[in-house]
Amino acid sequence: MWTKENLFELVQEKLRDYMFIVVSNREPYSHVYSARKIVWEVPASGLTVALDPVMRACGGTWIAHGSGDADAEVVDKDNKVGVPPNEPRYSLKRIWLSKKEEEGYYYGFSNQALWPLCHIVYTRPVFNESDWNTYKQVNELFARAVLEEVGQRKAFVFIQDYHLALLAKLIKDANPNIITALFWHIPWPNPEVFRICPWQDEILKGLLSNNLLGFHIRYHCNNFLETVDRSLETRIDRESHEVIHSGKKTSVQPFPISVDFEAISRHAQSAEVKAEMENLRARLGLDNGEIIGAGLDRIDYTKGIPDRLRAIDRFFEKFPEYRKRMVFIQAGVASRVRIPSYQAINEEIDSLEWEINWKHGTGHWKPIIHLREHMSPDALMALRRLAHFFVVSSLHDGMNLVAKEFVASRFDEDGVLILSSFTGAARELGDAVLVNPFATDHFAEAIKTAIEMPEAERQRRMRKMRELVQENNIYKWAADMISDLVKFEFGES
Ligand code: GDG
Repeated sequence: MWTKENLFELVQEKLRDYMFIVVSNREPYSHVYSARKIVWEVPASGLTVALDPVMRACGGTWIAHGSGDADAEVVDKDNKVGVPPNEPRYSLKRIWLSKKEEEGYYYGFSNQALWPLCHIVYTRPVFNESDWNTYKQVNELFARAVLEEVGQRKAFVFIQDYHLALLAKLIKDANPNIITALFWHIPWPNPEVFRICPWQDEILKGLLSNNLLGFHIRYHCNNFLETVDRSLETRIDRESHEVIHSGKKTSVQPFPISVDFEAISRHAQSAEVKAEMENLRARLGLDNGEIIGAGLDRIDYTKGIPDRLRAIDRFFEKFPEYRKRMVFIQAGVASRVRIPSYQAINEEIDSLEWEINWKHGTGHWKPIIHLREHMSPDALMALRRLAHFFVVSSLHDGMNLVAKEFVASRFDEDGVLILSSFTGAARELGDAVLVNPFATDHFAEAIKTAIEMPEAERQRRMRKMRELVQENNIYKWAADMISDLVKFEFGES
């Protein structure tokens, strides 16, 4: 089984003579002002949560956008700061973006064009030429930072996600000896969907400049290969999943991302979390042996939060015997709120919750409790542990780490996971109760199935899912990608 220790050994052995650089938009730690003091925070982002333990094990430099209001106060002359801030293990090099750059590159092309385009959840992508131009400029800015960091040394650069689709090409045009891999954290749609992007060819060429391109599941790799096949002059080897383009080879492979199972499982057993469970019960008035359902998501229209609320509404309509006996706690932070579709989803969630509580609530019992405040890691863990059932109902999701975190936290081998079939995680977690979040009646019945599942069955399913996440943990994901990456050591083309 992969652990941080043997990942460290792999890195020492294979990457000894190389610099190891991770590049992403989001930084793993941000520094912010709280009153007049500078404190640090960990953002709610699947990507950074997954890669931080890898970087702790590997060391190296992580290049990312410095977005905290106190970020510039703590860096050195090279814009670097050691992280984790309380026990530095690697270097975080921050890149500064103007408001205009952030607007066009992040809120614009990344999150209003590529994000809806790749998720296909019926939110129309916005293709704005000036956003695209800013996206290109910001990719150039990242490329300059990478090239400056690498200098004349040998380097592996591990690029993250859809914000940086053009980066590998820009890096290699300047220094072809740098080896790059890119991991695409969101789904890749079919060619009919992707071809509406006016700049599809430039994006594909950018991605094909990588030696290695990773997606969560084979299905996304196949969609990517189909998209390439329909639009560029390339040779595709379907056996080895390689694309030959302009004389260069890109290997396109699935690497299902995961979580630090052992760390989560250990944290779940801590005294602090136990105390938080009591706090949360007392604060929310949960003292009558209520059945507790929970959801925890970054608030995003892909996560299917209104769909889960509609299923809860239908559940109480169909099974009124559960009124006053079941409470659903929804937690999670708002994200990307400058974008109109995100404002709309927050409003939709508010009004659905209000309506459901009005319709079914009696006395002090309200079926839905929404925790909107920032919750500590202990409180989030307490919520996972309190849940009799836990809902992940994404309309489409590359992987979904929330589901794997729930499994990793249930060392008591109890709790039922209700999981959307449209997540990458559903390919591995077949012992969850799988749902189609668009099918409200079936979803409502799945909630009943979860609540009424006998203990022995709950334990059997949870045990199997735990074994799977323990084996296929985040260190295995990193080790598999690094092992593939080092095959390019001798610069074969
Ligand atoms: C992308 C892909 C893929 C959530 N709410 C709060 C909070 N979280 C944490 C969760 C989890 C992370 O944020 C979210 O991870 P996900 O994987 O569910 O989703 P995305 O952010 O959309 O990530 C996804 C992932 O990349 C990795 O490749 O799995 O498919 O979309 O760790 O626990 N954390 C805090 N407060 C919250 O309210 N502190």
